[in-house]
Amino acid sequence: MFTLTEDEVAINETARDFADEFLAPNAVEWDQNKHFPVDVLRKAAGLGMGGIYVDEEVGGSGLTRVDAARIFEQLATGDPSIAAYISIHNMVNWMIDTYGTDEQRRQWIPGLCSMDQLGSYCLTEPGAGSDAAALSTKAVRDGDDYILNGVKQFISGAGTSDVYVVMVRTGDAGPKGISAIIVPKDSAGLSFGANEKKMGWNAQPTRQVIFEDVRVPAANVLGDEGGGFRIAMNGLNGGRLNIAACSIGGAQSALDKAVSYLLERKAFGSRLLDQQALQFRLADMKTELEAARTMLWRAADALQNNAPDKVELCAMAKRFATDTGFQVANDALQLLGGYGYLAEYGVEKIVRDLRVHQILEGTNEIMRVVVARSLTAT
Ligand code: FAD
Ligand code: 2MC
Repeated sequence: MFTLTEDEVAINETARDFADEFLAPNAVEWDQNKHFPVDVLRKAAGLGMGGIYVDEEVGGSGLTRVDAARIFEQLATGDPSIAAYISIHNMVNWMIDTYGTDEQRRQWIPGLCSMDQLGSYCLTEPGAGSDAAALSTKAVRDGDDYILNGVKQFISGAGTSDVYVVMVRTGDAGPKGISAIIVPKDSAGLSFGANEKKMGWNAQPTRQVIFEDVRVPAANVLGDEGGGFRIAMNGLNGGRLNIAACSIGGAQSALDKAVSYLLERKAFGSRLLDQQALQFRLADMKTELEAARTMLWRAADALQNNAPDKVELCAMAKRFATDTGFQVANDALQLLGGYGYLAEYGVEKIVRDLRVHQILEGTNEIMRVVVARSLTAT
C-alpha cells in the first residue's frame, strides 16, 4: 500500500497535473468571485474523476478507496474547495452505484460520471445536523409516488446540481424510519435558498434545498424503504476519507508555499530558512502531515476491504487529518508573516477552506463520539 506501483504513480501525476494546470492558477479568483467552475469539473470528469470508485460497467473508473484518497489529496493542492465538491459528487455517485437497482444505475450514473449532471447529498436540516437520525423532511406515499415536504440545510452544490440524494422520513422516529430517494432538479415544488455567505469554500455554492409537495416516483427510492440512514452513513465513511485527503492536499500546498517563501526571504543577514527554529517548525509540519496521510491510507484500505473496524478508522482519519491539515495550513500562514494574510499569496484561502473540514461530513466532536463508542462496542 505504501510503495506505489507505476499505475498508481501515473494516477497521482494525472491528478496533480490537472490541479497544477486548471485549479491552482484560478483558485484565488474563484474564491473572490464565488465562481463554481462547472466547465473545469467536466474536464476532471474527462479524466475519470466523476466516478472514481464507481463500477466501470456503468462508466466509472473502478479504482480503490486508497486511489481516491491520493487523487483528492492531489486535486486539493490546487483548490481544496473544488476537490471537496468533486468528493461529495463521487459520494453521491457511489451511493447510487452501490444501492441502486440496475435501472437506477443506468439512468443516473453515466451522466454523473461525465459530470454533465452534478450530484448533491442532502442529509442535514435546520433542526438536525449532528443528530442526523432526528431529521424530519417527510416523504408520504401516494400511489406510485412519494410527496416530499421539508428543508435541507447547507447543501453543497445545491441550485447547480441536477441530482439530489435526499434522506427523508418515511416511517417512525429514529434511524430506521429514514429512506434515501433520488430527486431530480426539475421536480415541481423543489426550490433553493440563497447562496450562503461563507468563511471559505467560496468556489462552490451552499444553499438550502426546499421541498414543497415535491412528487417523486417511488421508483427513485434507493435501496429499501427504511434503509436510508445506513446508506447515508456508508456514503459518509468514504466521504470522511475524501475530506481528510482534501485537508492533507491543501495543507501540503500551504507548506510548500511556506518553504518557497522562507528560501527567498532575507532577514538578519541570511535566508529565513537558515533559522533553525523555522526549520524545526517545517520539519514538524511535514511529519504531522505524513502521519495523517499514513493514517488516511490505512483507513481507506480498511474501507476498501470492508474491515470490521472501518467505521472508527474512517472517523479517526477524518478527525486527525482535518485537525492536522488546519493546523499546518495556519502555521504556514504564520511563516509567511504579513504576506500570509494577503489574499494574493493563496495561503489564507487555504486556511479558510480547511477550517470547515473540521465541521462538515460529521463534526470532529462526532468523530470522537464514533471512536468512543467503538471502545465499548461488543
Ligand atoms: P450541531 O449538530 O448543532 O452541533 C453544534 C456543536 O455541538 C458542534 O460543535 C458539534 O460538534 C457539537 N455537538 C453536537 N452533538 C454533540 C455530541 N453528541 N457530543 C459532543 N458535541 C456535540 N450537510 C449535508 O447534508 N450535505 C452537504 O452537502 C453539506 N455541506 C455543507 C457545507 C458547508 C459549507 C457546511 C458549513 C456544512 C455542510 N453540511 C452539509 C452540514 C454539516 O454536515 C453540518 O453543519 C454538521 O454535520 C454539523 O451540524 P450542525 O451544523 O447542525 O451543528
Ligand atoms: N457506517 C455505517 N453504519 C453506520 C455508521 C457508519 N459510519 N454510523 C451509524 N451507522 C449505523 C449503526 O450501525 C446503526 O445500525 P443498526 O441499526 O443496524 O445497528 C444505525 O446506523 C444507527 O446508528 P446509531 O444507533 O449509532 O445512531 P445515532 O443516532 O445514535 O448516532 C451518529 C449516529 C451520531 C454517528 C450519526 O448521526 C452521525 O454520523 N452524525 C453526523 C452527521 C453527519 O456526518 N453529517 C454530515 C452531512 S454531509 C456533509 O456535511 C457534506 C459536506 C456532504
